[in-house]
Amino acid sequence: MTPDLDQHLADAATAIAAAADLDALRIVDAELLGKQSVVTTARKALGAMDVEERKVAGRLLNEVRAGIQEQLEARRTELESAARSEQLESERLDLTELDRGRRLGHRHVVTRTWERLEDLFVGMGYTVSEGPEIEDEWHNFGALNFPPDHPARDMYDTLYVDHGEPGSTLLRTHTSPVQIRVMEAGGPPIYSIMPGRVFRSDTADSTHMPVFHQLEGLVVDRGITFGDLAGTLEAFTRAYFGGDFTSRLRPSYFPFTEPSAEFDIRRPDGTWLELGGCGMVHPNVLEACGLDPEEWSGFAFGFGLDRLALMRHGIDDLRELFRNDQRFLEQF
Ligand code: 2NL
Repeated sequence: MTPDLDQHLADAATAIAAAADLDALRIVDAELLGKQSVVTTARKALGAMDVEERKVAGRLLNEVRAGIQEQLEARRTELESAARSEQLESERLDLTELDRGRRLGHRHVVTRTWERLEDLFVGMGYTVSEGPEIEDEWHNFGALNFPPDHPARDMYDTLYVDHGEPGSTLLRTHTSPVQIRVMEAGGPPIYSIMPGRVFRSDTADSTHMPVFHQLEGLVVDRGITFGDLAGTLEAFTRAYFGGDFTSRLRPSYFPFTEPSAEFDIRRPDGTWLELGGCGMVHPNVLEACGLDPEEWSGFAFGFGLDRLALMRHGIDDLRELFRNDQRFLEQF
């Protein structure tokens, strides 16, 4: 290669590298390979040469031209890639902006109480059972040892559903029918809790709602005693409320348990609070579910879930839990 062309190739490399964008590169391209360029001018000069001279010079010129083209192509690829990155960057949407200042919600206090109780009992080896909210008279009352037309049924202000025989279909007044269904569906051993929504024809006030939540527990196995019941409720009390709480049982009456008891907790300040009821499953209930009371015994307990949510959060009106006012709920 002649020093002249050598130098031209070096100058071309400098010019190509100096092209800052694709527009600049197009101009450099025209300068180096266009009509007025050194390469084109030299090519025209080939015609005046003799054959041998032209062969050598022609090959040289082609090498130079190919060298320049190669450099132009490399620089073009480089600049195109840079332009693409720049475009992507300029079009990028910062989606994190959308979350700024937006408040995340949380689960309802009743849901959280419900789940906390489930976790606690599951930790003690219990399963969680659920059942229908619309029930038949047998599962809600009959199987639970309520004789037909017995006044004990009046303890529950039952909401009847207009379906089938009058009085045959109702909104469950407690979650006990789920326990009946569990006993009917499979034999002991049963260690299960039944949380759920229940219904009574009550006028809403600060301590009553026509729709509320209950959690009941049922254990049926061989050799289950009243001591197992007391020990289970004491373990529950300490686990749920804390080691500085304790519990006691007071005699009571339910048609479905014998003996029956009220279940109180003692707070650290020494005051007692009635939480729910419990007892040994009545032999008639076991029999109604096809279980032999000579072989199996069990205990059951039940309490209101909403009141636990109120207690934990220092809320004084049950109705607040169901009003669903965001300003109220988001405080907890
Ligand atoms: C209360 C009292 C209670 C039960 C629920 C029960 C269920 C079956 C058999 C025997 Cl299938 N008992 N459940 C027992 C005693 C009390 O609930 O005050 N609940 C809010």
